[in-house]
Amino acid sequence: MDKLEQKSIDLATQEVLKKAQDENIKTAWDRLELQEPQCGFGQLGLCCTVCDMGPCRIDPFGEGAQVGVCGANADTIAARNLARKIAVGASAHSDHGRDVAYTLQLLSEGHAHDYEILDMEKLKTLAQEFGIDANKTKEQFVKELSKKLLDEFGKQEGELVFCKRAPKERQAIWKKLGVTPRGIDREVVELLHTTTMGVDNDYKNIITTGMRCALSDGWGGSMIATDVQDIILGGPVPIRGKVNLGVLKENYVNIVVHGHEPILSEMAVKASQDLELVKLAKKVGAEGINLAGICCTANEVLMRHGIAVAGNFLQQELAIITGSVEVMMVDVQCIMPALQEVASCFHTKLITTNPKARFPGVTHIEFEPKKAYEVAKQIIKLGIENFSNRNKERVNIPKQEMDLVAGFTKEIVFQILGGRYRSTYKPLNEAIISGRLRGLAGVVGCNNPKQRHDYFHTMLVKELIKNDILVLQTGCSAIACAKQGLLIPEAAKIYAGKGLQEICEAVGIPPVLHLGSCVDNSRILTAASHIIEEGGLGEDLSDIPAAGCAPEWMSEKAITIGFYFVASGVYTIFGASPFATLGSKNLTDYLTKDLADIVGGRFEFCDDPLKMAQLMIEHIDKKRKALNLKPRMYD
Ligand code: SF4
Ligand code: MSK
Repeated sequence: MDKLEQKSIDLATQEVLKKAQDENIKTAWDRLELQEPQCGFGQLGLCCTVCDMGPCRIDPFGEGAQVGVCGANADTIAARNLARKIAVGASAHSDHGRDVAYTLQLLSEGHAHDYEILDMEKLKTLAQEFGIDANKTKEQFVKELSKKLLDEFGKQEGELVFCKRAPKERQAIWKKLGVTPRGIDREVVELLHTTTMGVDNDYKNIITTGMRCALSDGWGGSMIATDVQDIILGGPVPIRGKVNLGVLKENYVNIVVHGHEPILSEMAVKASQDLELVKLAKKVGAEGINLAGICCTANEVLMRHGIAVAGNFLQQELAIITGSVEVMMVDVQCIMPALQEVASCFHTKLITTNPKARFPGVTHIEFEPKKAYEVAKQIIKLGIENFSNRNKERVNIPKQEMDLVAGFTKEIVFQILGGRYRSTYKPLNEAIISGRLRGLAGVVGCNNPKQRHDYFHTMLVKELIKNDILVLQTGCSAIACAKQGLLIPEAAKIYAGKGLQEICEAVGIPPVLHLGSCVDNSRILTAASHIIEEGGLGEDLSDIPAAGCAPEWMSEKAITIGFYFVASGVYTIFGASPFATLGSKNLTDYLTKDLADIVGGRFEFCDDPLKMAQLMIEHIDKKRKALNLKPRMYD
């Protein structure tokens, strides 16, 4: 295997990495090499910078210092480091949720004219959950709902409303442990407070507080983001699209949207189809405007409009290195600071849009929901004007592109499985009970240059579907598998076991379902709750023959997602470099063993995709046995 193949299994990525090498443009892979060997204390979670008596570090071999200046030991330091990551991840998702709820409020006040209520059903469901009188006018109830949603962030008393979506048993477990989340902001603040110097020194208690904070993201901030986006941008339905760098077009003005919040990118979709702007693009010699996405913004515009996906996390620099991108428009999260340097090697204009995320010296066009369409048009126009600056000699767009089907929300998946006019989870539950489906797996998360790009996602997912496990995906993991052709209905015949194949063929779905972006992991939680509600698969989320995995994670948000999955009763495997916990055996044991008896879910760390699949299958079979179900229909 040559060096490029070791870096990524994706041919398009290899091709552009070769171009980068030839043109001496540095990417994340090169910068990782410069960082090596990475700090062992940091990797083990044993470096503490919490106060200025430090930084302190614990000798993992037991020979040097075993406590910091203040006396904190490895357990406390590693747990605090982990807890701080949970707080950051929860903040990111939840701040996203807040911005979306704020847009709903502006809309209700008549200040966000470019948006409208597109999913009345969901609006009504939420209004009911928040106890809003159904007799009110639509305007009154949108106003009241947006206020109540925003109140979820600053709530001082009571629990988050969406916690009631969880099965009763799960709610009881949370209550008993004291981890039912209250106000979202409060949970983040409290967790950060407990990790400052001289507060919580009990690693188990730090993790308990961490789980409550993570739950406030999964069943709070992220869930609000998902549901309100569906209300104002429309609930996704299955839609075909294309994926990989080959979606960039040689003779078009290429605009790439990257980041997470779809409120602006939704307007970019509209603006890219604006006849005046298309005319302008033709005037400068292009055939039209081509919009494509990277990371979770890509997932958002893909599942609502079928907009092409240029790539996942590690392909953001590569999109620019194709030499064909006029504008890369970014908002928040997972946007590499290196983009500015890479863009400066080409004609590409990097444009920041969010006041929270700016780059020195980079054009900033601030997005405001009040003038959303206007801002989007301004950015697309800049792209059109930049087309003439493209150096055609340096354009190298790989040929690779793959079809995919996305847009499987919890409502849609199960409407489809239940028959076009029957919205019920019964057929899904029956498929699991009969053994036609062995179980369910959520495979999510990022890329990490420490691992072979996309390899872990695709190897793991192929093994799971071969074993009749229906895979639900979000984020960059979904993009990885889509590029390998796993997200088309035809993939069932090639890769799936007989039972899963029968289901996919009967209802025309792929064996791997794209459920959206990172905040849409909340869709997996609500879908799982519906499965319990339907009956026959236990009383609690931990009873379902299901498992989760983030094989190539890198973001703090992935840690938060892992914690809300585990705290919701899900067995969850993390790949790549281990959590920063291995420096504390006590903490590692607590996360990977003890938590199972406390919350029903637990973590596992593993760096081999086939082993990950085997562990998930073993767990699923254990759950089937506990439910008195036979292993699987076909062996
Ligand atoms: Fe060192 Fe304790 Fe300060 Fe951490 S909190 S830096 S271990 S003195
Ligand atoms: S974008 S969090 S790299 S999945 Fe949501 Fe991808 Fe991970 Fe960012």
